[in-house]
Amino acid sequence: MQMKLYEFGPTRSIRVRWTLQELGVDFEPIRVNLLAGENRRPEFLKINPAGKIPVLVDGDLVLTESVAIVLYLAEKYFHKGLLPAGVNERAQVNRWLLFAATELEQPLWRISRHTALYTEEQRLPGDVTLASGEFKEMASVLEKHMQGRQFVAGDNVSVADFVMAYTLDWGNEDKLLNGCPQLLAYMERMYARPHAPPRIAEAFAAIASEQNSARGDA
Ligand SMILES: N[C@@H](CCC(=O)N[C@@H](CS)C(=O)NCC(=O)O)C(=O)O
Repeated sequence: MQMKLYEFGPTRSIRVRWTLQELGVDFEPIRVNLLAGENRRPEFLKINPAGKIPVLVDGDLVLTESVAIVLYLAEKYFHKGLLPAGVNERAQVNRWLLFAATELEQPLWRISRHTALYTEEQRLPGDVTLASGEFKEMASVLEKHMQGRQFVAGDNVSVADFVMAYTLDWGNEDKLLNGCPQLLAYMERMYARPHAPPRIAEAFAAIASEQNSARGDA
């Protein structure tokens, strides 16, 4: 039975789409339009009570959390080589997955909330300043780590690279990678891979053009 991926354009679901595409696994994409509030509909809340995407459904397994999903896929198709076999090497992949999800993504998420997602009254401009500084500090740690490296962990591509490149693209959208030439080059290399998904900007542009056509604009 085909897996189902509940996803929406420029969101963290890109991490899962990227992994599925690199693995060459057939899947059924199910679009959950966050802008239309489809993630709050009762039928979707039955799948993920948190009302968030991505969600992967594989037979009886319903899995949320983008990092857990990419790890599941890499384990399931272990022979495709998106995770190393050695314990030490695997630990490095986990380390960078967690670094992406905690040290880099969390400040970006705070910036998104305080610039776009919260109501005007809830937004705290001071937290945008703090979060931007925290992101840049951690990005500079990764910048040094990436010197002379092709991939974030070990000598081969892994799911940590898909999660990291997407997270860096997000930071780049927020104009926070200007002092990080290694990270910009790494991100470009990753997105130049033949099975890479669209960049965040492209995914937003596709949504905007869809909205324009729906309104009958040129
Ligand atoms: N930690 C979760 C975060 C999931 C998440 O926040 N997804 C966002 C899109 S990137 C979402 O569905 N937001 C809808 C909402 O919060 O209402 C993951 O990595 O999968």
